[in-house]
Order: sequence, then C-alpha cells, then structure tokens
Amino acid sequence: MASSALKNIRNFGIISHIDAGKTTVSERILFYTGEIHKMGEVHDGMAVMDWMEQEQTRGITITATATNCSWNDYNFNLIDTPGHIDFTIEVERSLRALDGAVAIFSAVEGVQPQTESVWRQADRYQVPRICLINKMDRIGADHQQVLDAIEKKLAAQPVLLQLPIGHEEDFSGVIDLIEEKAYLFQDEDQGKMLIESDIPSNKLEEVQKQREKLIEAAADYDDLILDDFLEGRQIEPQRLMPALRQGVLACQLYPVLLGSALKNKGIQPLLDAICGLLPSPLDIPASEALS
Ligand SMILES: Nc1nc2c(ncn2[C@@H]2O[C@H](COP(=O)(O)OP(=O)(O)OP(=O)(O)O)[C@@H](O)[C@H]2O)c(=O)[nH]1
Ligand SMILES: [Mg+2]
Repeated sequence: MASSALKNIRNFGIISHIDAGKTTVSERILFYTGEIHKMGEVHDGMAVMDWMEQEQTRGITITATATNCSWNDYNFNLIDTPGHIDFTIEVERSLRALDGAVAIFSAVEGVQPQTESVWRQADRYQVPRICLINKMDRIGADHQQVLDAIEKKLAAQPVLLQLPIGHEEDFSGVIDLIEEKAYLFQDEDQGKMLIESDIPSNKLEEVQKQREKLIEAAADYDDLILDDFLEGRQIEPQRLMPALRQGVLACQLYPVLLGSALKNKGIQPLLDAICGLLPSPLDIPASEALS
C-alpha cells in the first residue's frame, strides 16, 4: 500500500475497566461515521459490537470485536475490548496487534483496578494512547479528580484538551482548548450536528489557564512553540496538534477529552483526536517475528 494511504490509517483499540463505556463509545463511532444508521444500547442487548448472545443477555463484552469505518480522509480499524478481568487475555491479544488506543475512564469512578491493569498492559507494548473521560452526565462527575488519578495512580502525564460546558445532567458540550471554541451537542438529532458557539464569559479565565498548561506540554516537543510561549507570543492552533502528537507517539503525553457517550456528546471531537494524535502504521516499528 502506498505510504500516503498508510498515513491515514488508524488501528486502535478501546480499553478500560468494566462498564466505563467502551461498547457505547464504539456504537457511537459506528453511527457518526455512517456505518450504522441506528444506535443500539448495551443495556437493551442491542449494541452491534456486543454480538454474542451471552454478551447481549449479560450486558458485558466478552470477546474483542474488530470493525472498520472511515472519518473524513481516515480509515479506522477499531477493536472494542472487554473490561472484565476474566477476559484480560483478549485485551492482551488486541494490544499486541494495535498501533494505538483510546483509554476510557468513568467521570465518576475514575481510575479503577482494571484500568490500571490494561494501562500497564499498554505500557508493556508501548501503545500510544489518548483518553476519554466518559459519563460526564452522571451525578458526581468530576473530570479534575480523574486527571489527578491518572497522574497519581498511573504515573502518566494527562493533557486536558477540553473543558466541559454544563455539569452532570446539564453537561451539554465542550470548549476546545486548542481552537478556543465552544461546541454544543443537541439532543434532537442524537448529537449529529455540532453547534459552534462563543466561549461562555465565565469560563474565559479557566480556558486561558488550561490552554497555557496545554501549550507548556506541547512546548516540550517543539522548540519554536517554547520560544513563542516564553516570549508571550500568540501560538496558532494548527501548530499544537503535531507537537502533542510527538509526545503521544513517545508514550509521554496522554491527551484527554470529555464526553457522555450515552447522551451522544463528545464523540466527533474524539474522532478528530484519533486522526490527529494517534499513530499510523508508518509511525510504529514493525513487530519482530519469533523463531
Ligand atoms: N450515564 C451514562 N451511562 C453510560 C455512558 N456510557 C455508557 N453508559 C452505560 O454504562 C453501561 C456500560 O456501558 P458499556 O458500553 O457496556 O461499557 P463497556 O466498557 O463496554 O463494558 P464491558 O465491555 O463489559 O467492560 C451501560 O449501561 C451504558 O449504557 C455515559 O456516557 N453516561
Ligand atoms: Mg463492552
């Protein structure tokens, strides 16, 4: 295959503790990329990726399921893995074959025991990762507590890419810290159309603070960004993603997005981040054959 085509391939897995929302996110990915026209829910036994009868009756994923879809000019091969500890070997098998992963955290439960083990598995295979803090609609959702736990329990450096708009059941959108734009997801069309709006004025200060942190993280991978940052010059959004990507590929930075898969919020920005930040097959050294 021509390297230009390989450049736009993303082979990735979705990993997490049981019930964080991997299959629900996968279902949304298939819906927004146009692969399916109706979303089924795990708890109704209707999710496409939980295709085994036992998965549908128990409402859990047992076997890793692969599927493909495309988003803009990118082709995705994604694997929805099981979170239950009994099926860890399925995750292990998947991680060996993947180029990157999306790690999902519940905004309420944060870093859970099985999150730690899949994270360590991904460390072992040097799998670059981005993170989604899901279930932002639930009572007790607290993305800051999850970020702290990623740092402390996983000893990893998270880089927040978004701030939430609305809290718990009022969670309605995200502020993109790179573009400095707000996006609202509508309930009526299952979140298909994003509404771009201005950043709420009460969030401007927090946006500046968090954007600075993001720029500092990017500056570690781009000396020109570092110079401009130190001189207090403006840094254009399009320069930030490639710098962050270097940190992701080196398994040093873990960009974090926010969402509520069940409420159809936050998935399209995740798809853009998969394209912009996760590796293509060209970025990953070839596996060594075992004799
Ligand atoms: N409130 C809320 N519930 C969610 C969200 N995402 C998923 N859920 C619910 O959480 C439960 C578990 O979701 P799944 O998608 O099956 O989670 P999973 O990570 O695939 O679970 P396993 O594969 O069994 O590890 C289901 O009842 C979902 O409807 C969300 O954003 N908000
Ligand atoms: Mg599942």
